[in-house]
Amino acid sequence: MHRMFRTTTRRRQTSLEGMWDFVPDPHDMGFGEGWFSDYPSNSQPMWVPGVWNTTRELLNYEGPAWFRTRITTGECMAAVLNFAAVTHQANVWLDGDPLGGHYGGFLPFSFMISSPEPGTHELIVRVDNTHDMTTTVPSAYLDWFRYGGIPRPVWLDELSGPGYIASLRLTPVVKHGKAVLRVRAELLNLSDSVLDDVWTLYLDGQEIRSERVRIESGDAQVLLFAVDVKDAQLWSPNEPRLYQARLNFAGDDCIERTGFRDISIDGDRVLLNGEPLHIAGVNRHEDHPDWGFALPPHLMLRDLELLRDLGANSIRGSHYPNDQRFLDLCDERGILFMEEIPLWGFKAEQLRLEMIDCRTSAMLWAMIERDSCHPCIWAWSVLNECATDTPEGRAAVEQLVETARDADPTRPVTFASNRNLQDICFDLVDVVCVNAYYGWYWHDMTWNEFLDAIRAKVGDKPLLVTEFGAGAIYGYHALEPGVVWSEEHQQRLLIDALTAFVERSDLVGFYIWQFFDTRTDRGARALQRPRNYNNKGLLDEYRRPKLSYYAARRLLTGKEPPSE
Ligand code: ADA
Repeated sequence: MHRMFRTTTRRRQTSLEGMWDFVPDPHDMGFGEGWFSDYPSNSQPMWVPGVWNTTRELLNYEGPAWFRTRITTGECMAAVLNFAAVTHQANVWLDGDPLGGHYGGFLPFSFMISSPEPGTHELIVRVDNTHDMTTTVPSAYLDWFRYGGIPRPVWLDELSGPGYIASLRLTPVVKHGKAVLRVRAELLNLSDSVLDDVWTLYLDGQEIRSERVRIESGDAQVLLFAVDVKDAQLWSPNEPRLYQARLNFAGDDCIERTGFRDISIDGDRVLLNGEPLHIAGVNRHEDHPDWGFALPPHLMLRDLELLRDLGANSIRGSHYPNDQRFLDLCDERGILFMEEIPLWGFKAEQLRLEMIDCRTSAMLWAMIERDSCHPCIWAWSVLNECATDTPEGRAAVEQLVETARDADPTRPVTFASNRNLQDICFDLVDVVCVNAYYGWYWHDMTWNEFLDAIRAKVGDKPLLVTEFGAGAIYGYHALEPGVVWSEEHQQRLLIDALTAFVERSDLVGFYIWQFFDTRTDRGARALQRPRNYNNKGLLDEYRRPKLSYYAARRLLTGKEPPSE
């Protein structure tokens, strides 16, 4: 299903995972020819959740494509059709009628169908993964693959009414040892008469708040309150204690999970439950040759097992909101997470565009809305390697930081810079994050010289290296030192960097670029990307270890590689 736990006991929930019909539309004829009500007969089967770029003849297809499936509804007051993610533009029709559209490839959306006729309905989704330089986020300049499809779960909730909990958002807060749960929920009356009923919130099965509400027919009421949670046990990486919250209202209920922990800033340190946080992390794309963005849960688990084996304690979800099931697993395993929107590599002239501005703010808001319940998330990142050395970059950071703080005042906000010593936005964020590739792309300083210069620039602020690394082709070895793309050279550069980082007491930590090799764009950087892969992984794309994996593991855990 779409989460790692059951999200309701009252709704009839049907997963729409399975083989759907699929037709690519390279000449964009579908709208004109009315494919939403007259679906072409030459379709091929396509697995959902999935992306089409793992199918042989569609490996590099970018553009519109049309999916079709059938859904069956029983007697119900309303049904809600949910998509956890569609990359990137989705338009949806039911029985030929438009339900609506959504832009933003890594975030959820849903449509309500009032009083559906019991029986079978035709569901059609037009998906468009076109990337350009002026309207899309991410843009057409990328260093990961532009997979298109429906990479995350789709499901149907049938509601018996009369009440419907349209959203439930939890934000856990801990201050001065006191745990507070902030709650925002939206209650709807689906019936055609006034609804006078009681809602109740349970935490781990104990009632913590209950109230009567009166809602006119077809109307909604927003609940906004905070409850003290007495004697709460804290969530921590070693003891990731989670609480289950269930909101019950007039024939409907909604289950969410959260955990209480305190993240604060003290000078150049980040404190987790009052103790200094030391991040030893990796950057991870959602990628695999056979699945693209649509990683199945067993692969998510495998990645987390490898992370544990490596001795790392955190993931930077580079460079977009991750599958919520992965965040659920991080919550359960005590893995800290930095989450980011896909505002990657934008230049000043792009940041000036209104469309980009609207889309990024909406994405940031929606990401925080979806994920503020996750105790694993310790910081929000508003962009990666954009023009933060220009006035346009500063205006963008100002606005995004304000949005993030409005949406969630409890977590540090940051962005990842590669403008570094030229950056003019570090004063705007709580934590300074720098991406730097000494020894690989850059050779003008040592790590310590660079970090000293950044420290002098930012003063007493928490500092992290959010990217550093070097490329190696799995299995390519060299006897001589310094042979680019050899596993030995990658290992050498990684050890140099890690050794410098662990010796510095003024770093909150680091995220290695990257956990495993990832398929990348065929565009401008192709010549620096053998195999069309970003080969800076500690593991290759099938998660086979390179020498650098063992080197990092030795530094982080003291463990030696297996002798055979
Ligand atoms: C940047 C970028 C990464 C990746 C990396 C690299 O720092 O943020 O996504 O492209 O460079 O491998 O060059």
